[in-house]
Amino acid sequence: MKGYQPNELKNIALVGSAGSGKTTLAEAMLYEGGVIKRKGDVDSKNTVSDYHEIEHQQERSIYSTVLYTEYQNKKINIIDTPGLDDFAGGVVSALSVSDCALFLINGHQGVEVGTEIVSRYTAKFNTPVVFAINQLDHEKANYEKAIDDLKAKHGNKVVIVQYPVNAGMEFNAVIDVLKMKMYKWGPDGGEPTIKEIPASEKEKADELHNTLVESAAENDEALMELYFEEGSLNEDQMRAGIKQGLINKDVYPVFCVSGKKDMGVRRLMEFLNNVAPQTSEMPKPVNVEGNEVTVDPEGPASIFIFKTSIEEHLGAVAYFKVMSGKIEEGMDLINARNSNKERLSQLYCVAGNNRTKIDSMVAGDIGATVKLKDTKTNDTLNTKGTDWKFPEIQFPAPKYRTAVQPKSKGEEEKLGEILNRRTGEDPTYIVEHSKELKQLIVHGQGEFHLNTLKKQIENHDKLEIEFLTPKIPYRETITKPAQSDYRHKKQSGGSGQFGEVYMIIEPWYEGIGDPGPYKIDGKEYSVTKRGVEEYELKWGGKLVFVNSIVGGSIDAKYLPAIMKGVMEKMEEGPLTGSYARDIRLVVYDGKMHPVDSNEISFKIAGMQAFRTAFKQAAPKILEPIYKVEVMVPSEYMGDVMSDLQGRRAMIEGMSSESGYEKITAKVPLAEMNKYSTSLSSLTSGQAMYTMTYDQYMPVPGDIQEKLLKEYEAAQAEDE
Ligand SMILES: Nc1nc2c(ncn2[C@@H]2O[C@H](COP(=O)(O)OP(=O)(O)OP(=O)(O)O)[C@@H](O)[C@H]2O)c(=O)[nH]1
Ligand SMILES: [Mg+2]
Repeated sequence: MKGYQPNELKNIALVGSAGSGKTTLAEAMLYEGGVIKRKGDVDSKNTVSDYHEIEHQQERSIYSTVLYTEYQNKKINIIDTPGLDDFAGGVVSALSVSDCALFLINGHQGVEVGTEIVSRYTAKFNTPVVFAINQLDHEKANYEKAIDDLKAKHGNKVVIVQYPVNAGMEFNAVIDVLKMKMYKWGPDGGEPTIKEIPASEKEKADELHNTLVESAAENDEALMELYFEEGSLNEDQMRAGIKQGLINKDVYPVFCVSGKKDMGVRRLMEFLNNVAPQTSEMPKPVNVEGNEVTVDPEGPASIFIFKTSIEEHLGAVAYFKVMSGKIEEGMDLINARNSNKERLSQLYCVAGNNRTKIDSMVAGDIGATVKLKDTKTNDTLNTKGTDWKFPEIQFPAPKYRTAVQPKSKGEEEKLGEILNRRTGEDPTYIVEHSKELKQLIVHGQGEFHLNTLKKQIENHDKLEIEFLTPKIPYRETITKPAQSDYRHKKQSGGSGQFGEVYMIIEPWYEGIGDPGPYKIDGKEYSVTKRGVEEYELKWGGKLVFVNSIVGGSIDAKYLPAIMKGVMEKMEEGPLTGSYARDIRLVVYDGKMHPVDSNEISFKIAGMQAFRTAFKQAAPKILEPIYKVEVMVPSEYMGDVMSDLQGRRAMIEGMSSESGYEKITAKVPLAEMNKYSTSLSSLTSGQAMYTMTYDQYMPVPGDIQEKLLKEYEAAQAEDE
């Protein structure tokens, strides 16, 4: 392979809804570029991009796949991403290293919910977008609907470059209003014959051409002037204008293709080569120190790892983008995370699992290397003397969780290792060893995402596992002040134990003010604050400890012991054994014994007094509440709303957004179990949702009762 310079490289994320035809189009692009000699197809399970067994089983892309093709002396790096939202991690990592998104719209579906989801990511990354209406050969292809849908969302930024002459089963020609030519294909697609636009299409083509010229001119003052002077722009000027429009996200050009029939593919690649921005034309990447890094082949060598995988016969593969400089085979780089030296023993250009060895790569290129010792996704490797770190890819927050365990005991360690490896490959799986819930919990993007993980572990890693309902991390707190005291006294043989503690506890909240006076059960207590310690609890909330001891009734040296006793109870709350939070504790009196008092006595006294006080302070169980946002087509709105209400949701708002109804609600985590599955079946997969942790709130009385009973029963069983 020839060595490519930065201005000969394009990095394209191939995105779009599930089944829009990304993998099929990628295959055609590689075929047209001569990178593969035979064009596979997804239905025969022999594409370059979907090369994992799990992708054949599930009949869809699961991983993002790094590919390249060579066309007209340029190298186009393509990252084929999975369309299903469960695998959005692949979309996010692809967009983080691409300079342009080739966004497929399914020609017989138009804009789908999956399109909407991907749009949110391209918007977040500010990625220039080229739309391609695909599957125009499909019997139900409807180009006009696709355009209308796109315009409904992006308005006049959607600019037609091509339209089909005959969408549907007969599809074989498009009018290109940039070139002002008709492209026509034989039954096998491939190289088109380029013809004059037929008279019947001339008027429409002229009109669209003018619109295209205008939107190209709008992005640059000099072009605008030229346009006013000349009344038109030449092809190069149009390209320059469209490129600027792409970068500013003011122009979304629309192309026409049939990936399956290989029609429109060459022209699309030509456009990407000529117009899609290259890395150096995009805003400069900024490292975590806030400094811009120039995409310069003469600069210090630096690469950013955006993906890793474990490949058969090859081991760990790290996929990177060269951020600066030039890397060469055999070069040593330093990992900025751990200062470890890593050798680039081999460099590859990859097309799925086809690899081409290459000696060197320059800034702006994407490639892979193997056998790195300790390098993960999000790491930066630099040449000695440079210590850049590029910002970590922000993967989507998890929205589905399950508890997992091996089917046979004793395999826990093996499961841990497998999960560790799998989360390396797909960072949207998050593994949590919950000490609190005594469960191993895996978080992911949806039920399908986690079921895929299970299949991989069982079929590939050969470990039988089972999913269990994950427990809820409840919390406990109190709702009114209570007083309690406890004397711990023990006389056995030699030295005894003695400690006595008086305390008041009350709900703590931000800005609570000084303690007391209190009126509890008709009795008044006034206290003097002598010292305050605030503890940020690692499970959330606070414990505030106020020393109000007068006259030295307890020696200050025993206070930490009292605190320790209280903290033990905070860690295993008196109601259900969950963590307690948001409590202010005032220790105002006590007694010591000159000989028998010691730390253990005060620890026990503190713990017991706290336990009693807690139970008298109208304690409540709190549950985690999530903020849930659902986007749903209006026809399913009613069903989705009533389902949410059945999940104790507090609906906070409803609004219309780009053709969807958006519902915002707060929903207890306990009610979100299997939500992705229910939502999908309620809406035939036409809805999407996100959830983020919001706050803890008290559970309703009946649920508190139920939880208390369950805990008592479990305690009795343990005894
Ligand atoms: N008629 C027609 N069918 C197509 C075309 N492109 C893809 N398909 C079919 O659409 C289905 C999905 O194609 P894929 O290429 O796997 O789609 P994808 O976008 O990669 O799907 P995900 O990886 O799941 O997101 C397959 O059955 C393809 O044969 C096309 O241009 N025309
Ligand atoms: Mg695919």
